[in-house]
Amino acid sequence: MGFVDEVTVFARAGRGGDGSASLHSEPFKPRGGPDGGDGGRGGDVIFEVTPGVHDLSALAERPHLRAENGRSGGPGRRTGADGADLVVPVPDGTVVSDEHGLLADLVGAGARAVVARGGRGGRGNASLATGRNRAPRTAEAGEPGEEKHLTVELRLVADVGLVGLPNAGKSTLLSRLTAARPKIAPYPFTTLSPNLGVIQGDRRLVVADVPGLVEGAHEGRGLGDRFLRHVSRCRALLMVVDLSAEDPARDLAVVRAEIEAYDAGLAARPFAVVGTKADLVDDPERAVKRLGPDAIATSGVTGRGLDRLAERVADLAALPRAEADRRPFVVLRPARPAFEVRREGERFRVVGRGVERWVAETDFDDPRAVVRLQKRLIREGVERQLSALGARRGDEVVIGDRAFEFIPGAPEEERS
Ligand SMILES: Nc1nc2c(ncn2[C@@H]2O[C@H](COP(=O)(O)OP(=O)(O)OP(=O)(O)O)[C@@H](O)[C@H]2O)c(=O)[nH]1
Ligand SMILES: [Mg+2]
Repeated sequence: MGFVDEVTVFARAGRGGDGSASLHSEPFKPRGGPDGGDGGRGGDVIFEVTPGVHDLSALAERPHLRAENGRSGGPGRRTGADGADLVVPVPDGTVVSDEHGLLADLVGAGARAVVARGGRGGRGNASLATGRNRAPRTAEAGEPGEEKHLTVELRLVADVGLVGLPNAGKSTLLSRLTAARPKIAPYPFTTLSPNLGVIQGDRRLVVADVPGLVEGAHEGRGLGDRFLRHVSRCRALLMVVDLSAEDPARDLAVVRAEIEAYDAGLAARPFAVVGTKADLVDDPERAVKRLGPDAIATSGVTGRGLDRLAERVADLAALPRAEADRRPFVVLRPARPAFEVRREGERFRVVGRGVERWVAETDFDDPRAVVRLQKRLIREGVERQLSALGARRGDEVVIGDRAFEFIPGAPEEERS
């Protein structure tokens, strides 16, 4: 598989082990106490930046990620073993999102994020015994692990990015500045995926060459602007313009406008303007002046301007990287409402990690447990939300994999 920079995967964390509902028994003792142990925790699915991993092809080949389930508790208060975490090696610059948005932005070796959390183990009946119920006959089921469809993107972490129209000579520049040997050809869209090269000067500088932009790239024209994300972390940009083109100044304006439309922050990054193919124009210095006072005229054929360009690149890359840029961060979303009620045709569905867990953990053969659940749902405002959305007595309400009949205020009625 080639260079893979975007992939969707399905991550399933481990389910928590069930609690045990064992009752202690010894010869000649008629009835023992509850001695069922707790279930173990389900494993997490974790992404970790690992040196040596350069793209997402391993994920693309194995898009189903599963962590181990926790084991069930056992008699004699035996706690079930925790499920092992699944640690997935990802390249530096991996960005993970789920349907709610950004989840983690992993920068720097060792940066890690839990992308799907394992379920808690259910409590065994030994832990559930209370003064009022000394010998519970049931135990909690383990909590399901999180299941998530994730979009994973790679944003290369280069120091300097080459941006320009197709055929401007970006890959040629990369090949002249570094040891990289990207494909070069006399037609647009030669480069279809980003190339990286390294300038070994006083410092090691990584240069990224990305596919060409066209006017309207931000609306999806040409190859679109999605490749710009690879240069979105660069300290500096080189805007590459073909001096032999009909109107180089206009080409530069197009490139600027596309970068601006993609991300105003990127447009504000330090940059240099490079005119290429100086060997093809009569008066390169005059031509390049039209692109700005500091623009540099270069030629991949004669080697003109390349030393000056390399110096300029080193200067640009020495500028401090914008503060926020190298900080790995994992998004901790602001507390989402604990649940959400949706109408699904005739019925209603309540979704939410907490409520679904309560339902999953309830023993429906135990009427008291059911009443407890119902009270909990009322306390949490689920009933109110359902009524507000138009649920009527007798309507079907689905929570997790269970269907209920909506009977507002039931536990209260039962008490009287
Ligand atoms: N004469 C001359 N030709 C050049 C120069 N630089 C690039 N070229 C030619 O211009 C064409 C395009 O060069 P590339 O380096 O592939 O251009 P690119 O910007 O990477 O193009 P895409 O990957 O399609 O966006 C090739 O035929 C190169 O040989 C130069 O300085 N002088
Ligand atoms: Mg190219």
